[in-house]
Amino acid sequence: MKRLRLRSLLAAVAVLVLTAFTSASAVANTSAQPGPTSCGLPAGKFLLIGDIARPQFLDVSSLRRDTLPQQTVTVTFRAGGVPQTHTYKGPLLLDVLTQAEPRFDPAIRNDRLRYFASVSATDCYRALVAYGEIDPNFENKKVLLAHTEDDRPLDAEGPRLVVPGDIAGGRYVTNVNRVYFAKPPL
Ligand SMILES: Nc1nc2c(c(=O)[nH]1)N[C@H]1C(S)=C(S)[C@@H](COP(=O)(O)O)O[C@H]1N2
Ligand SMILES: [Mo]
Repeated sequence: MKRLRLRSLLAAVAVLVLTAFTSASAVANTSAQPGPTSCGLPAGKFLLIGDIARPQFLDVSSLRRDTLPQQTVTVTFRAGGVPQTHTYKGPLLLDVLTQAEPRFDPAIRNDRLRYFASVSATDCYRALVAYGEIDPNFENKKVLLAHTEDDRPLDAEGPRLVVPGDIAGGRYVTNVNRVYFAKPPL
């Protein structure tokens, strides 16, 4: 009991420190050019932060836990015009976000449709997914945060965003180190 409290306290402190650190580096590094310290976080670990009740500092293996239903999808996308086909395993981005308890405002009509997930990588690459794309009542697209690519575990490099249906590979973000869930102010 006491141990658990200490662990959550330590986790909360880690999230706070890392959040401050990565947002400072986000301001300093607005281009996609990786600097010597990249975008701040160690490869294989990622932050889940933003307008959520339970911010978290996770590793790739946490995406395999049995409270997150595991999906397998085979997709084809173009990388530099060349089609590639891969099979990915991992939970839905939707389920990862849901367990973090998004702070949707019930007083705002369809507040969830205002939200996006901004998925960043160690090289400062970044792409967005709108919540409406993954909401079961809207596009219901099976976007994954994959821990495995073609039976190769991604534990050392970090998860990969998988966006079935995208023609080009631009949103298949590799080496994910942060998922920021929020809504624009305007
Ligand atoms: N972190 C990161 N992810 C990325 C990119 C990148 O530059 N950095 N490029 C994207 C683009 S433009 C494509 S086409 C695919 C290429 O996938 P591949 O590296 O598996 O060939 O990765 C995507 N994911
Ligand atoms: Mo690309």
